[in-house]
Amino acid sequence: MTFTEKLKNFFGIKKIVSAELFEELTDLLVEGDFGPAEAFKITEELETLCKKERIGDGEAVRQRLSGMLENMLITPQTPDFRAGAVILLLGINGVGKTTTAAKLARMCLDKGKTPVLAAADTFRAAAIDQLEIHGERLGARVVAHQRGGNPAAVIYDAIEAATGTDGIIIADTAGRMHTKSALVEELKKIDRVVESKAPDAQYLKWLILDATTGRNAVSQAEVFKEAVAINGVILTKADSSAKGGVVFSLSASLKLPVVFVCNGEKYGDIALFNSKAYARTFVGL
Ligand SMILES: Nc1nc2c(ncn2[C@@H]2O[C@H](COP(=O)(O)OP(=O)(O)O)[C@@H](O)[C@H]2O)c(=O)[nH]1
Ligand SMILES: [Mg+2]
Repeated sequence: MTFTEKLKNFFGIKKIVSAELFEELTDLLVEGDFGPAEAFKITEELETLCKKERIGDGEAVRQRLSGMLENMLITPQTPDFRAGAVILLLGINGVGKTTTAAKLARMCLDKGKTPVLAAADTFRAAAIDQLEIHGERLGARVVAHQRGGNPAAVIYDAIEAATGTDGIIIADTAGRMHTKSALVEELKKIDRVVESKAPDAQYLKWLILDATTGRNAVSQAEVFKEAVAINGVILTKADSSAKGGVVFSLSASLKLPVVFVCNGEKYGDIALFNSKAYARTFVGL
């Protein structure tokens, strides 16, 4: 049974609104990857609201919960991909950075814009090849150096290549270094290069998080936030059995909006995040 099905059943079975219902709901939210403090806070508020409105059936509680969850989420601005924009894709290994870079390049092409893919994950040769294959398939330019090269230099070159054109730089980065501090330092260096090379450009720093990692996504976000001022999150692998509660923590605790959700490996498997739809799906509506 998926988590959503479980939540759906819960409200179906729970006909009587009691203190016990809210207690059980707190546990369920934690099981669904909510932080315990957030789960407790929301069920407490929900209980107060239900008492005030004299709500007597599970279905009505579910509706109120959906509304409260929707309000917890930060609604992202629809990205407009301005000419000369720099999009930095951050995240640990395997979350889907390279795949998402290709999806965003395809999105730019569909809008009649010119993506320039920057292979700034120089840590693994395979990452450079993977991006080049996508570039070839999509008909998008790829700026790459050798494996082991300086990632900040790759991005510098990509910005240079796009200067004077309407190009949009989409930079893949490495999610792993020998140590956490080395990773943070490298990301800071990249950040400084973008700030000095393209000071007036639209600069988007998006953290890619794998929906299946659960609460660990929050710790990942904290590490990357320490390195650079992240603008938003792209949630990948939402097509899996992920429970999804972590998205509420990203909004509530870290003030990070989810911008896009990816639900598959194909170029078209990416959609703008919709707070209302996300909250409704979470509670099984
Ligand atoms: N099911 C699913 N798989 C995905 C999604 N995004 C990426 N992947 C897969 O996840 C794996 C790692 O992706 P990759 O882009 O190489 O991750 P990176 O290491 O962060 O660059 C690949 O097998 C991708 O096809 C998604 O939204 N859904
Ligand atoms: Mg990669």
